[in-house]
Amino acid sequence: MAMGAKDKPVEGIRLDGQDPEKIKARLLAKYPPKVARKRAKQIVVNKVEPDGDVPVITSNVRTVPGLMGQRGCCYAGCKGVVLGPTRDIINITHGPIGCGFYSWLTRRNQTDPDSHGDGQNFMPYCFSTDMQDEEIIFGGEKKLKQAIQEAYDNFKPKAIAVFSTCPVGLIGDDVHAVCREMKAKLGINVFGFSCEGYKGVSQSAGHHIANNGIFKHVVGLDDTIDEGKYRINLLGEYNIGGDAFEIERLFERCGITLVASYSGNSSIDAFANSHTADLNLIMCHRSINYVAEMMETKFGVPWVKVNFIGAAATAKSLRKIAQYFDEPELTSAVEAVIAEEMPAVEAACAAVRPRTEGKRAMLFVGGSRAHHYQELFNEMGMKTLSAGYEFGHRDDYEGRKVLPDIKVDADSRNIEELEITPDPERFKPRISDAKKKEMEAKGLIFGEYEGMMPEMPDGSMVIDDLSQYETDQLIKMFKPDLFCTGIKEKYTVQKHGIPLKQLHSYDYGGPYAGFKGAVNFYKEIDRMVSSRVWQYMRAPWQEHPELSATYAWE
Ligand code: CFM
Repeated sequence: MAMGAKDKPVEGIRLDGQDPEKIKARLLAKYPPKVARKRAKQIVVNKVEPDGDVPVITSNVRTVPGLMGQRGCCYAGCKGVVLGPTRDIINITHGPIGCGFYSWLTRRNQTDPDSHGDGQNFMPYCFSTDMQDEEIIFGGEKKLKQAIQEAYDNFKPKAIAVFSTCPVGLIGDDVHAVCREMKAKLGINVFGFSCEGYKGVSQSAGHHIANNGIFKHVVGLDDTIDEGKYRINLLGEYNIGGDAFEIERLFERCGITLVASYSGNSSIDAFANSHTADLNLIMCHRSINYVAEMMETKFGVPWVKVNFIGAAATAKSLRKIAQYFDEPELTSAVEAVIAEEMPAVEAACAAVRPRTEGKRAMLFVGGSRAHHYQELFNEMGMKTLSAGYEFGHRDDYEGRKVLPDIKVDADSRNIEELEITPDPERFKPRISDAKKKEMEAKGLIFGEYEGMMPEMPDGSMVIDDLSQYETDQLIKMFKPDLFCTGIKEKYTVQKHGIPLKQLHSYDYGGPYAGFKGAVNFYKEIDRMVSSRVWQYMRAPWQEHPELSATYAWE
């Protein structure tokens, strides 16, 4: 039944005071029983026990066919997310042209070709083998070889990476054999990824495949230990809207040396050398924890979770670095930077707070930001009523302590787990177990991510792999002041008269990381939730009910 003109929008309600279980039941009411049973395990009312335990949430499972989800594909996670931001690798999409086009600079990951390296930057280009019927029928390996040769002849890059799209897996092209052959022929690093779009259940599979590939083909190729004190890698920061630039500015001010960034503003040489760093910082746990784990096992580099989204979180993360290196000089530099940067942040926050205080947001983003951005909203006095990931795993929700309990299903088993052992010559634990224990007693926890749910209030709704239908229902029930997702949801949400902030691409804004980023974010969100323009909004279907979607609006 389509919504008729007589159907009034349901009164907006607040989660506060409402029985969240009833709200969950309303979200599920229209689903067929089998779908409702499955979704019920992915829609969870949060409750944090005194020991930090939270309810189990099903995640990283296939989307129910027919539900409109937000996810991307394996190829998007491998090529678009993890390898895409590296400027001096030529990334060739082996497949039809559409896959190449839609991974071409659409993520707003920025780079500064002059920051280190030799200024090579291939990110503005789009490289594709442009497969046609002929290659689909007779095989595409020949064309791939030609493409690699042509890219080499024209650009003389240090490295070429090849990314398989769905048809490549279906017809069985051996991209790895082609890459080996071309590597021997050209004398540069050429490596391939079997990241066909259909692998796994989301782009998360592509992250894992990308991590494996970088680790196998690049990490550890250059043992030079460059100068610099407090040598760290920043993992899982992709420089969307210039976030990495702001974080790099803070490192520089504190005297911290960034060896490699995975992979915002990155170069292949930095990856090759990254195992020489003394600490790995993980920003986005979902997309890159594999590299951190493998680097620790093979080379002895420990990792800590950080978050540079939110001013307080930024200060906390900088202090973690100082705690780890445990040098008075670094500790005082970090404290001085925080003391200098915070007044401007506090002033900006105080200026917007009278308007943002108490406003209600919902966040459904990727596998990391739905958690991190709650920090910024808390600083502004805003409440996150409901949040969830598109493709996070249980550890991203509930914390890594549940890792041993996660059942590995057939989809995950499909993704290779590399067998990593300590490097016979280069394994060097950066700190002793005794020192690690001592630091942990003081609150610096290694190799741990506590996840999103323990930090969310009881009664908030945590929803994995949110569907378009559920989005509409949530908006109707809650009338939030702000919704945060991506471009695919933006305009349908705005047609409800609710402002939508894209937390993938940041719309046209950013940076939002670090101290300066926090100020940008406060101002942007203030503008969005304080604007009166949304209340004048009339969706086309309100004037013309015949335009409405075909599902029932209750
Ligand atoms: Fe990590 Fe990301 Fe995210 Fe992600 Fe992404 Fe992204 Fe994201 Mo879009 S790597 S999981 S696959 S923080 S592209 S920079 S915004 S969904 S929350």
